[in-house]
Amino acid sequence: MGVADLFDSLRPKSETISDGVTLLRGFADSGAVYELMQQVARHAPFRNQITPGGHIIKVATTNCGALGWTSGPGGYRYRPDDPETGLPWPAMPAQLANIATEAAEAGGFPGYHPNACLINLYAPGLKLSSHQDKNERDRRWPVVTVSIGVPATFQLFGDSRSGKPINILLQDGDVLVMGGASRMAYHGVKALAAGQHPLTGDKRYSLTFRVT
Ligand SMILES: O=C(O)CCC(=O)C(=O)O
Ligand SMILES: [Mn+2]
Repeated sequence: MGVADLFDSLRPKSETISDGVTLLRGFADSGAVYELMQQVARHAPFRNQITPGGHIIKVATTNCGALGWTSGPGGYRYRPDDPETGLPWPAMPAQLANIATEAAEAGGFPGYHPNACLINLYAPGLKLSSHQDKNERDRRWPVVTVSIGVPATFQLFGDSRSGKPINILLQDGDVLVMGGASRMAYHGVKALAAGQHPLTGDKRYSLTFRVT
């Protein structure tokens, strides 16, 4: 074991970051998640959506589950069908739903059954600006995020859009649970640094599970 791996193994597996925010390091089997995600993407390919204001969203997205998060001239909304194909979104694979349910329970939210999973694909240099997840009507439940591939810095800003964030390094297989007092916290992802991962090459994927 190298020195870096040794230090990594000494970090706690579960860490409370803030009220309602729990980081579960290495919680997900990233190989299995990656494979299931590729199956989803075969039916509902990654695409660049357009913001309501007409800008391209550079982080490519797809969805699985009963509802999918979409953006277009009409605004942001959850839809049962993929606007690109007219087909229902691919069902959420049970193995993915189980990871979200178990992570939510570990984070203090037992009985979590997400009906939507937004999948983001980050190429090097792409970031996600500070935002709240507020298109869901039901805010009692957390958003659970699984990270796959190249590590990224997740920024938790809290009540205001900017300011000094808590920076959280999200690595392959890490799961972040964000609910309760932090359900509406502003958050974002810093520009993806150059890197290489055996599964994903220079890319990062995130799967955010939601109850809409
Ligand atoms: O990629 C991430 O870790 C966060 C994604 C996110 O906040 C979102 O899709 O709303
Ligand atoms: Mn978000």
